[in-house]
This record gives sequence, structure tokens and C-alpha cells, in this order.
Amino acid sequence: MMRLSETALSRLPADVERPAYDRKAAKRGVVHLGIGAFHRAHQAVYFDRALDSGDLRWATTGVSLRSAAVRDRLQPQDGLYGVVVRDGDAEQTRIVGAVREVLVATEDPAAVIAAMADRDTHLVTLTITEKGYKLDRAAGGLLSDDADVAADLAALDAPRTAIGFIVAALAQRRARNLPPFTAMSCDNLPHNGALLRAAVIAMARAHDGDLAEWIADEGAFPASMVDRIVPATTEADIAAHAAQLGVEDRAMVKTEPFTQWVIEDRFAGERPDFAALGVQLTDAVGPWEDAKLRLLNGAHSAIAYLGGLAGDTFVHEFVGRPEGRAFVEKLWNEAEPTLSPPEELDVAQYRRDLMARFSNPALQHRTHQIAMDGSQKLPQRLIATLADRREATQPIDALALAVAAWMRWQAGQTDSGERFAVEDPIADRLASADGVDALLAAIGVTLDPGARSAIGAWLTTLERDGAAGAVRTIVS
Ligand code: CS2
Repeated sequence: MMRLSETALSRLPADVERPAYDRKAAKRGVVHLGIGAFHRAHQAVYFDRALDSGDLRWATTGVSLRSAAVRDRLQPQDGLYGVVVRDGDAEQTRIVGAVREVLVATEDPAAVIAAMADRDTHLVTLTITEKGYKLDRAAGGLLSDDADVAADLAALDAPRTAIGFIVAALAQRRARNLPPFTAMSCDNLPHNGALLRAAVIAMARAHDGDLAEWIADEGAFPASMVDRIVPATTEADIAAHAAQLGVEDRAMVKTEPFTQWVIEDRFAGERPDFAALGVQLTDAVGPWEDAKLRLLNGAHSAIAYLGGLAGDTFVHEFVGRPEGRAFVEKLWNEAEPTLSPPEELDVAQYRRDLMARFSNPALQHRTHQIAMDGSQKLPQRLIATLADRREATQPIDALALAVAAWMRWQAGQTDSGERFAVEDPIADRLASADGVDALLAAIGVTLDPGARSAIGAWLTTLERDGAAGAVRTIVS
């Protein structure tokens, strides 16, 4: 079968949306670090719409920090790929043209720095996942015992971390009298803008105090909240997509209709007309971020561990059971009072929409995918909520069960005895941590004795009755 490419575009079925602009005339204005499925289904679609609107400054250079897999899929396709939006039985495909090229940082770090230091590059966006920031959550600052951080602190000719690349490129821009680009984290971390800024300034300071000061004064690190559910693409998805398109697209992504991007209105220079693209610009991203992390992501992680232990392959299976839905509602009842939601956010409606999004059977969002990297996710998704409730002397039943399920997950075995590998950057440390206190300590968390014993009690129930039993108990 023919591969998707510029020349194959004319063969696609008429109802497949495609770039309406002249791709060759588009200039690169964005470098994106971490070009995984999420970027392709989210930010790249916004930049594609900006190009479609006639503003040709926003083509993207994607960067893979480690693997060549995405480059090897996109390059033979001239950077083109399909975003397949699935909603129950309905499906709509858009071919995105915003990605001009993909660079693999380990192969050619100088090319990555050059792209970022180019005068036409105004935005550097990041989806490098929580662990990519290399932050020591317990002690604060950069991870001092990380080999890549140590290498970048010593020299930046061939950076290994995203933070190192940003500093190296900003140094070049400063040397050439160019303004800094705007660096925008699009990862699910609270205060992601401030975190990125602090990490970049700390790395810069290790090399050049004046550079660090220039970045602090002139740089811009807006916080942003991104939301779209993008499950990993499977071979079956690629085959179904090929049958529909009549050409093969090995870089496709599948997603839901919903998409949201809230950005702190703080830029160092040019930007697309974000408001016209449906992006919300605001002074305060924090309240949006908290609502999303604590309601969407908190429930996601709880579903991943409880559902995964009970044998659910997909999220929609868990919320397809009345007790699964009741559990999620209970978790939200606990989380909601800890929020100070933005005025524009109708939380009751948001919860109804979330439940509908989780229930979308066509997404096939795997519990094991969400379960990954729990040590990086738990603190902001569940632990902070739990700590806030303890502080306010409010009960923590569902939150405690969710945290206990994460702990039970570390044994690497479902309730029916099926073994699986725990995927986490500190998997070894978690495997050897025994009991509630040791597991909390491993992720840099301290909780009061009452909270710890509530978690411990649910851990005992999970061991005795399994996740399905524990969920039945908590909602009865
Ligand atoms: C999920 C998120 O994998 C996960 O941890 O909770 O990727 C989630 O799908 C997105 O944040 C939705 O915007």
C-alpha cells in the first residue's frame, strides 16, 4: 500500500481534512521538544490551524530527545500524519501538516540547538512528561544524582536534557543579540511555567551568571494547561486507518473530540493569534491546572491502578460498571472542595463531561498506559488533594483507597495473579520499599499518621478482597 505523503494527499477520500495552505511557503516558528502522540494530537493541531488561517509563521520542528521512532515514521511521510477523532461510532480524520521535520537530539544535538536559536523561532514548547524535568521533588532543584543532569551541568556542547538544550540555545541567541524565545511547558505539572523557569535558570547559572540573569529578566515561561486524551496508537489502529484512507499512515494518532489549551498570557515575542484558535489566554492558569490535575488526572490514576488490578484493560470498562462510576464520583466529591475553580468553570458540568469522556469506548485507553510513572504523577494528582483534606479535617476515604491501589500496583501482579512490569523511573526503589511509610518516602511525601493509617487499612482490604472488592465496599 502507498505511504501517506505530499503526493498521496490527492488520493485521500474527500471527507478527510488536509492542509489548505502552501506547506513549502510555511516558515518554522516553533521547536517542540518531545514529539510524542500527545503533541501531534494537541499543540500541532493548533499550529496547523494557525497555518490554515494564513499566518505561515508557525510550522514546527519536532525534536525527539532519545528515540528515532517518530522521525522514522514521519520522515517518509513528508511530516504528514492523521489525527483520528473517535467518538463512539463516529470518526473524523484531519491530516496535519504543521510538522516540517523531526530531529533526533542524540544524533545531531547541534541541529537542535541551531533550530531553537534561529531568529524565526519564537516558541519552544515541551511535552517531555513529568520525569523529563529532572526535578528533585523532595529536595527541590535539579536531580543532583542524575547522570544526564550532571553531564549538562558540566558542559552544554551536546546537551542530554531538555533543560540543557534550552540553556544552550538561549546562550546562542544572547550571543547573537536575538531576543529569547518563549519556552512553554505543556506537561501535567502544577506551576509548570515556574518549574521550567527555575530549572532553566539553575542550569544557566552553573555555566554563566550573566546568562542566567538575562534569562531571568528577558525570558518568558508561561504556565499552560493542556487537555486531550490521546491513547497510544496500536497496530490495529494503523490498519483500520489505512483501510479508511487507502494509504498507509504509520504516524497517526487517535484521540477524542475534546481539546483544551489554557496559556498564561506572558510571551517574550511573537505568537500565533492564540485566541482566534480557541486557546484561552489568562493571567492565572493555576486554578485550571488544579481542577484538571485533581479531577481528570486524579481519577485517571485511580482508575488505572484499581481497574488495572481488577483486570480492566481499558478506562471505559471501569466506568462502565455502576460501582466504578460511583467510586469516581466519590473521589470527585472529595477533590472538589479543595479547588478554587476559575469563575468560567462550571465544575458540575465539567464532571459530567469528564465521565462522558472516560466512557468513550472507541478510545481504548489502556489502564497500564496511565499507570506508568506513578511516582511522578501521584503527588500532584492524589497526594496534594489528600493532604489538603486532612488539613481541613475532612474525610479521605476514596483518595486513601486510590493511593493504596498505587502501592498495591508496585507488587507487579493483578488480583488474578497475572504478572506485569511496573514502568517507573524509580521502579527499583519502589519494588524494595515495604509498606506505606517506605513507599511514601520513596516519592518524597510525608503524611500525618491518620492519613497513613487510612491508606494502610485500604491496602489490607486490597490484599484481602482485591480491587473489585474494595471498590464495592467503598461505594456500598
Ligand atoms: C493520563 C493523561 O496517562 C496519563 O497519565 O492521565 O495523559 C491524560 O490522558 C491527559 O492529561 C488528558 O489531557
